Amino acid sequence: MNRYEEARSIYAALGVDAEKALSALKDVTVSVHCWQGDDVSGFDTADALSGGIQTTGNYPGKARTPEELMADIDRAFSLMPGKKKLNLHACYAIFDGDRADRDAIRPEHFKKWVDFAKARGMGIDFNPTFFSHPMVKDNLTLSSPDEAVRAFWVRHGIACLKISEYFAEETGVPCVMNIWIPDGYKDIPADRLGPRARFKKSLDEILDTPYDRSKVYVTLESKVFGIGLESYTVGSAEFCLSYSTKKGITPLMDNGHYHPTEMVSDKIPSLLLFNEKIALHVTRPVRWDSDHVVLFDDETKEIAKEIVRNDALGRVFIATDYFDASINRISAWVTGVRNVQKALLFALLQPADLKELQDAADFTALMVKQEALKTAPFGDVWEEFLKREQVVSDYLPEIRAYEKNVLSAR
Ligand code: RNT
Ligand code: ZN
Repeated sequence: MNRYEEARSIYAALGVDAEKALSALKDVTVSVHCWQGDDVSGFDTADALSGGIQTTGNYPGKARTPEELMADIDRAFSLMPGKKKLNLHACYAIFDGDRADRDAIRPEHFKKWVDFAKARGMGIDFNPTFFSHPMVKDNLTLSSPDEAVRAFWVRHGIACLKISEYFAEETGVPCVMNIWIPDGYKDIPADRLGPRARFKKSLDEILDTPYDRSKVYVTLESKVFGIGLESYTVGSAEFCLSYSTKKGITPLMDNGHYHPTEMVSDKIPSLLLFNEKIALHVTRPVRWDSDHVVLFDDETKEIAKEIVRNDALGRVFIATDYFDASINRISAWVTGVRNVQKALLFALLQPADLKELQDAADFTALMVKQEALKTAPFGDVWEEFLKREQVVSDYLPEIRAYEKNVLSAR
């Protein structure tokens, strides 16, 4: 008996079908963020990263051009098992001389990305970029009191809807378009309602533009605070959740966007009860929204558990969102995405009868069984998944070789 077969029988004794878990994991798509490869720089402006987010570290080898980023994505994706989708930001437009400002970008500025995705059989998700741009005025975009600024960003949102439709049409895979704005104040505002009213109006103006809802799923991401914007965030949790529900779009939770004791895993079932679909940015906040690489840690496992146990794999758009510049960026990408997948597999390898123990108030058995699962031979099932996906288990040598041959020459 090999290790997987042995693991399979141990899981069977625990009431778990490992084969079923492996085949379920194979069908899960993770939308992988392109911005880990270049520290959220993008190609359209020379502006520094703004919007209260920060990439720390200066590890060598960052991608500087579309070609370098595509090569790095290829290298990283080849070391990740499972289904992937490419998650792009508007600032990754490729102009080839024909420059356009954010409010005037068009599908052709993303043709190279479409060619890239199509050649690899992948869909594309999209994000308007409401930061790192001179039209971010006083840290405000869609909520700006300056009508010229607000209108500029509304036009950007509408332009992005068109590009999202183009992605869906070209790849044949629906596009998730996520709206996140950094708008907020460093210090105590005199008016908390006004900016939110303007944000609401701007979102209405964007989303009342006709678009094909079967091709584009618009999501709205909330946040608690950003660096330099500590006192007030326009797109707070209550705002975004209420707006999403009212407008019939999809709420997006980033697990770095809440107070440290608030857990996104606990929020998932509530949102599932009231939304057909929900969306996630999986990240690892360390004391703040630091966007550390996702680990195979308790909260990542708990998030996966809430998706799997509530039978919601088909209802949750799972995307990664982190940016670490202090380590090899390809390794950051691969490690984080694998950990999301590992957490999903870990959740899939749990028996269905745990809920019954809870309902029977048998908390003794529930504790014993849940603890036993933690030391079950999970690693052997994960290795089997990698083998079936024809992806190496130990990816570090591959990353070291790429670093030596490609990254170090940059
Ligand atoms: C910022 C949000 C947002 C960004 C990306 C780059 O706090 O998490 O999702 O990280 O859009
Ligand atoms: Zn996010």
